[in-house]
Amino acid sequence: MKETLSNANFPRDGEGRVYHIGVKTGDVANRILTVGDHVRARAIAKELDSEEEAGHPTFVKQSQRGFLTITGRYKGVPVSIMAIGMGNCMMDFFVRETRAVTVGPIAIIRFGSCGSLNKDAPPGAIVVPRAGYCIRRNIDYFCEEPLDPKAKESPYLISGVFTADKQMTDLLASSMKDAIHPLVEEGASVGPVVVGGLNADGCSFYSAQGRIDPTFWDDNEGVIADAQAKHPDTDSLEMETSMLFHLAACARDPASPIRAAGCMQVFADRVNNGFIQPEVVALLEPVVGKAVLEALIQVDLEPVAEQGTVWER
Ligand code: R1P
Ligand code: URA
Repeated sequence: MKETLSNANFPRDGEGRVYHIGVKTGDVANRILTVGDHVRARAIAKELDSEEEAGHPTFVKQSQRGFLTITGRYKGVPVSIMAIGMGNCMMDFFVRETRAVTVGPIAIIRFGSCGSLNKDAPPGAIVVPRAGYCIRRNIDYFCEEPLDPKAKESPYLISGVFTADKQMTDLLASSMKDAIHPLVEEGASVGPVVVGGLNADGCSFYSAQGRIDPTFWDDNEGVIADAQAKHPDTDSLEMETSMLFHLAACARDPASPIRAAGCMQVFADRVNNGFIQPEVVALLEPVVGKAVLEALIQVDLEPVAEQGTVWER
């Protein structure tokens, strides 16, 4: 039988579980690694302390709306690994509902995949952006009678930037370089770690990221050049990280900040039209996942956050 839900404004079940992620206070740690892909989340979760070491069973919840939450400990520190699927609206569900079931400051690091606009970041490279912006399809441009006729001027809207947390980004960059360096020394076709540029979230993998699809009216031949003209140091194109930075910046309670950083493995080379090979992903993903966990446990969260990390079930 389905759970009874209450409160149309922010629905929860009778035990306080949020509607889409299906978790309640105590299920999610204050340090969170988020990815899009459930297989990536489960692979990284192999790095967590064993249940014997943690002294708790690992919490695993797969929601019917496509979210996966795994909470355990890494080197003794409570962490959650959460897979959220794709796109800005999934990031919105994730940030708001996670905020609702945690207490005090939270630290979130996203580990995604991306397309690269930087010739020095080929497939197998890792990008750690300092900030991000969004490229959105302007649907009024495609509307026969837009309310504002000026909408017909711009098929895509390019936002200003939202910054990542500086301390977390520095920790992440340093942890990532330490992790990738030995692979580079061994001659693996991974790296480099490219730090300090901008990420762009497209509202679509296709039109807003400048992919040409003759099946649809997209008028997107100039969207990447336009984004690069407005933001010349754009390194990466993907679909969630800038939204994470934006929502973190919009969190209102100064006693409970949302701190956020991100890194992406380059899958698509948008300069030379190449794509990463599965064996490179197999090599890279566990190493990058571990490097994110290393950075996450070093984030200097206020003591209240540790009290808020209830993690009791
Ligand atoms: C598109 O293939 C997906 O890959 C990227 C994009 O942001 C989008 O979600 O990230 P993930 O690999 O984390 O899903
Ligand atoms: N994810 C994206 O959103 N875009 C790419 O090109 C590759 C991965």
